[in-house]
Amino acid sequence: MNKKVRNLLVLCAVVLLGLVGTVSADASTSSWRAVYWNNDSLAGTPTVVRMETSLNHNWGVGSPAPDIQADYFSARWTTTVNLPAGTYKFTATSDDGMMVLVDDNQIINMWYEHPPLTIVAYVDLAAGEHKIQVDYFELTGIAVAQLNWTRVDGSAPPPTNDLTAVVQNVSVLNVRQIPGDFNSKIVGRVVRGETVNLTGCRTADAKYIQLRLADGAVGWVNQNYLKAPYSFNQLAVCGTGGSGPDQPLTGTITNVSVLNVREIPGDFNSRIVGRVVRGETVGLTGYQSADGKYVQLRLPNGAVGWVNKAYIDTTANMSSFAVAR
Ligand SMILES: [Ca+2]
Repeated sequence: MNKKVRNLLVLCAVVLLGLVGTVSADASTSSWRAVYWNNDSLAGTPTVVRMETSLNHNWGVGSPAPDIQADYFSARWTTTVNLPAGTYKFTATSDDGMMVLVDDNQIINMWYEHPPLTIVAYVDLAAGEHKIQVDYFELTGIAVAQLNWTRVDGSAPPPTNDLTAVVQNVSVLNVRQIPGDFNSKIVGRVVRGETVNLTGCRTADAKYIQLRLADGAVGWVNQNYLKAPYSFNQLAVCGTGGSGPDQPLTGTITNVSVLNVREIPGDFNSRIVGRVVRGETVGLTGYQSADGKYVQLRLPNGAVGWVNKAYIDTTANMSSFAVAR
């Protein structure tokens, strides 16, 4: 081999090593240590330990390996990657539970039974080696476990269609239909450490943030119970709903002597939750019906119900109210 050819080969090797070094920042070519248990709690001696080149599994109703049962198994993947400094977008999809840790910090927690669910987390990382650990369990039905990440521009706010936050400062948190209204319907519950999807909506005062739960339900929580690596003020103000106690929305009853307040807008067979009279000042929740005819009131006893807008005199722009779901 002459010197020129040898130098060329060395150069190629350096370039290839360089490429491998760069690509190793990508989850699709990471070298994962994968450990599988024949139980759903990562307990005891694992049944299968192997290396995997990507964390991109969709087993359907099948199993990861002949020695692993199709239901009630669990797994842990670990890898160490060398990354340049920056903000990273981690995207995890699982069925059922998954927990993602970066340098032993939990960044995604969907450790409960659910259909295929995708959660995104943004993490600022310093240059250097980072340990990534993914814990997973499958109960029954189909099984999916996927994780990838990409570096995103650290100065750009995350797009509002995949914003997430982590529940903090509370063990269990009720998610309510109406922001700041503790009498309004509980649409779901979240727990400390859980990563939740945001709709991108906040109240005008940013006190309340709207979540989209795993079952698709939408509701509100106080932002004190959420932690995110961005400011909630950058979320959109959605309608005038739940402007909070600082900016109470009110109206006066007009055009009627006594008015029934009903549980369901436009349904005269639905329950009467209260009555109001001409001249009475009532609280508006900031919600209107989908057809725009009805507005939701909050009565002095905390009850919430619906009346025709024709009976409300208000300076608030009721046509801009959020539509109740
Ligand atoms: Ca499943």
